[in-house]
Formats: sequence, C-alpha cells, structure tokens
Amino acid sequence: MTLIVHHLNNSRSQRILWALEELGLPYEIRHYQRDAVTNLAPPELKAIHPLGKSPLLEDNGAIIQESGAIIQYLLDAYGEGRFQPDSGSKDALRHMQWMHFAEGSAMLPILLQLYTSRLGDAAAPLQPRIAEQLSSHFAYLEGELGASGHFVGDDWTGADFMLSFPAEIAVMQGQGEAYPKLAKFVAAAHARPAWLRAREKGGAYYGY
Ligand SMILES: N[C@@H](CCC(=O)N[C@@H](CS)C(=O)NCC(=O)O)C(=O)O
Repeated sequence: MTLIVHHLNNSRSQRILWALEELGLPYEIRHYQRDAVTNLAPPELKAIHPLGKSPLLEDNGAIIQESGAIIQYLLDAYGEGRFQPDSGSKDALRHMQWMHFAEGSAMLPILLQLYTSRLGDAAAPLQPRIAEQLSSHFAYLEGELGASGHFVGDDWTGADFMLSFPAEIAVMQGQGEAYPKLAKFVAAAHARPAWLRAREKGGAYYGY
C-alpha cells in the first residue's frame, strides 16, 4: 500500500485526510493551491486527472476519483470493518444512501447558490427555488441526524465523513442556530484528534 492524496487547499479533499487519519493509515499528501483570483485548482492537477479536480487518491499507481468512492475504497480495502456497518445489514443500505447523497444531492443547491451569487440581478428568477432547495436539504440532514449525533448507527462512519462537508457549509453560512444538530455534529467532528491532525496536515481550510 502506497497511498497518495492529491489535495487542494480549502476543499472537499479535507475529509479524505480526516478518513485516513481515523483509519490510522500511512499516506503522503501532494499539495495544490487554488488560484488566488479564480479560486480554481492549478493546471498541475490535470496531469493527474483530465478534470483537474481534487480529491484524487493514488494507491500503488491506481488513481481513484470521487470523494465517496475514495472513502468507500479506503473502508473496504483497509478498514477491517471499522467506520461502516456490517454488509447486508439495514444500516448498510442507509450508509450507502448517505455516501451518495453527500455529493449526488446535497452539493447541488450549494453549488447553484455559489455560482448564481456571481450573476447579481440576472439570477433573481432562480433564487427562490435555489433558496428553497438549500434549506430543504439542510433541514432534511438536520432531521436525519440521530440521537447519537451520527447519520448511521451510534458511531462515526464514512457517511459522517462525507456529510461533514455540506454540514460545514451550513455552519459557515451562519446557519448553526437554524440547524443546531448539524452545528453540534460539525463541532464534534472538529474535536476529533484525527480531524485535528488532518487539519494540521492539510493546511488552510476555510475558517476552521
Ligand atoms: N464530486 C467530486 C467533486 C470534486 C470537486 O469539484 N472538487 C473541487 C474542490 S472542492 C475542485 O477541485 N475544484 C477546483 C476546480 O474545479 O478547479 C468529489 O467529491 O470528488
């Protein structure tokens, strides 16, 4: 096993470092910095993958893309049963759904809001629908967080690693009071020694 994370500062890639730290795996980080003006990834990432986006995980020369696939790969290959429910259990289905939901559903209204915010008045007709979708997705996440403070079962899983990113965005947007369970979830994640080690190694991560 030779794990390399192609890591962009201030990005979704941070949760990959967190997962690796939780798993206690050895890994190397190749750092990439966003352009100060455009905020885009530097062209060097395109030498690793045609889209030039992060995260990318390299394991013994194979490139694995997509945060959810990367975390699932790490859990399956090296987790030894940790951080995911037993396969075939009821929680396994719930876990798979959340692993996909984080990027497949939760990020869409967040990104629509980000891009349309640059259009000013031209985006006005779209804003009510985007605002409604954003709040319904955050409210759904808030409602689905169990009494344990986790999305699946009673302990940390890959689903929590994946959903930490949209939850962090809700808090960064100042919505912690509207979604107190999400705020508590983010605070609990950030108090984990593994998260703190990942933050130290990954470099700047928004205001966190
Ligand atoms: N669904 C992909 C999204 C990857 C993605 O969009 N990454 C962003 C970082 S948050 C990126 O590399 N942006 C830089 C750019 O597009 O230039 C995943 O979760 O891996």
